[in-house]
Amino acid sequence: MTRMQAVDAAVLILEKEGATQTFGLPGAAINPLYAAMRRHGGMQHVLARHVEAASHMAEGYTRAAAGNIGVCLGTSGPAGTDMITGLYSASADSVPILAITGQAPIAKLDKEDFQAVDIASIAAPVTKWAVTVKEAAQVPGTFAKAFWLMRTGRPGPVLIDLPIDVQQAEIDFDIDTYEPLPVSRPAATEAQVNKVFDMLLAAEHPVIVAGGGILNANAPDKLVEVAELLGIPVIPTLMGWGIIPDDHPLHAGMVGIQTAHRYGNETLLASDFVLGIGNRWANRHTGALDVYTKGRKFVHVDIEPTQIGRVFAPDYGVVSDAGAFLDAFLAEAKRRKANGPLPDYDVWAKDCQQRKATLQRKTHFDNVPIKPQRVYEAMNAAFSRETTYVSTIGLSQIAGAQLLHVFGPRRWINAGQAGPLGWTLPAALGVATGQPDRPVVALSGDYDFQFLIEELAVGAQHNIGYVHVLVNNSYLGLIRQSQRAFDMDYYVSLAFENINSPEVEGYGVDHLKVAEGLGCKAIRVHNPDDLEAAFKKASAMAAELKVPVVVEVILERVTNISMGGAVDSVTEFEAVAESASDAPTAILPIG
Ligand SMILES: Cc1ncc(C[n+]2csc(CCOP(=O)(O)OP(=O)(O)O)c2C)c(N)n1
Ligand SMILES: [Mg+2]
Repeated sequence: MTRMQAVDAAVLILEKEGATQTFGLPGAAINPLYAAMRRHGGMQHVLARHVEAASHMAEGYTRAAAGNIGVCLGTSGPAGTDMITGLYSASADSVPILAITGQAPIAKLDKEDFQAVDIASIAAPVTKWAVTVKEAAQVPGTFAKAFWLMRTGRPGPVLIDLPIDVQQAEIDFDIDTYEPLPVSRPAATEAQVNKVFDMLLAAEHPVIVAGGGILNANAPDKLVEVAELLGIPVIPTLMGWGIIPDDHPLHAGMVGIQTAHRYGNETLLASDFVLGIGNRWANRHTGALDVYTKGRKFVHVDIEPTQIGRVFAPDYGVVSDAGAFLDAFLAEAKRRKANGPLPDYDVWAKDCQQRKATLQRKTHFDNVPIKPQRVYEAMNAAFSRETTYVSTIGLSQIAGAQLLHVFGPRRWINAGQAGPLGWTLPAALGVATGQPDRPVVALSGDYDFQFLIEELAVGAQHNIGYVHVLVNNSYLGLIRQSQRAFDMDYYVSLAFENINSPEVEGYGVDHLKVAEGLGCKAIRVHNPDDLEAAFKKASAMAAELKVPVVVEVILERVTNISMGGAVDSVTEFEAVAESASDAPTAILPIG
């Protein structure tokens, strides 16, 4: 046994659990942990400018690669409260991050000490576990349990709050014999798999809804193998987008009332059986439940037992890790195939592809100011298949999800459930930290961008090169669109005459000057014909200079993006595509 400070044990455990990438901002109450990290030497630290941003960076880092767990660090009091939005986002999207906060000494916890706040209680609803450690000897066990919990069942974040005297107290600890606690995952039984299979065989037009749980199980390959073996079309959810490449012949499009394809919705409506795996029937996916569920049977496979039946009662539910279910389902498919022919869904799959080749949205507008649809067309043309997109919320995110293409797992990283403005920029820094050799492209509206804009300096300081596409309508565009129902149509404008930057022509904030002032590069585009070249140039600059490169696109101010209340009644505000030249970057050209 070695005698050491509790924080030294904590750092050794972080390393052994594989969580050495931290994002944070120190303060007096967390200094002992920072000192232990310095003594140890094996930890990486990105200094955030805002602690909320550190929590989003940690989430981006976790989501960048299977097995990652990002760590965010902060002092007592406001640092922990700043992290709450990040913990909410991570818990809502089933992403493990470890938040560690400093705290006042134990004897002062109830004395209104400077920056002493009961962060464990505040964080409880948005974590799997939030705990203030009151005995130094519990530090190793607390960290071991934190990692075990983050990896067990539905993944999610944990917060460990360390009073300063607990951090510094000496304990006996032996890292050599420390072992991460074993994680067990529920697996579908043979009987359960057989039942699902029999229900599938009774259907004529089946689809698989592939959710983010498949990414958490690191099982996209298994999903594609099952789909290919049986010939079943796949509908990825917003969280699962990329599990099957957009140009795979069994990719049927996304479904929903916002981030969806016209062809995806029509295919769902034409289906008679839906096998949901690792998904949560999000309301932006289902829309009105009566429309979504009418006339089709549902099976729901999820690792968390209480998710079954939460949104609606499926015809059958299976509690299983997505990967374990796919293993068993694949084995059963092979067994049955060896015993005789399985149904041939070829005609149905071709129907789905036919819809994909016709029911498209128009992107090729020549307007100045630029129409948003054209931006995504140019992004499709300019950015490589390897690109990872990062986005949060807004018309920008919705139109991006309707019109961009994603060609692999973890290449669409989106705050799916919480949608906190400001998430995109720090999350992209975290993703780029976790994927240093792959191109990362963030997508923000002007307000999302401004929310945590100071984090650009973090990218410049730490040489994190990525491209940030900023679609500037100087509007809270999504809110303007939803306020139409309240007879309001301009209250959300962000525009003003910027006395320092007349060249922005009334759009308000001069993002170029701000980005450059924070150590980044920036390009402004007014003309749709310049978009593709600007995106390519920005990619080259990000790779060469290793700083964030912003491409600001001056958009038309007032825009409505396709959306609705049910999957059969999404309103198209613009003309739809009628020929291949209307949507030149569509996966399957019309005609
Ligand atoms: C913290 C927070 N506050 C408010 C919202 C509600 N909200 C969603 S989108 C949006 C408008 C965002 O504007 P912008 O980033 O410019 O995107 P646009 O819709 O214009 O593309 C707002 C206010 C939110 N998601 N998060
Ligand atoms: Mg906007």
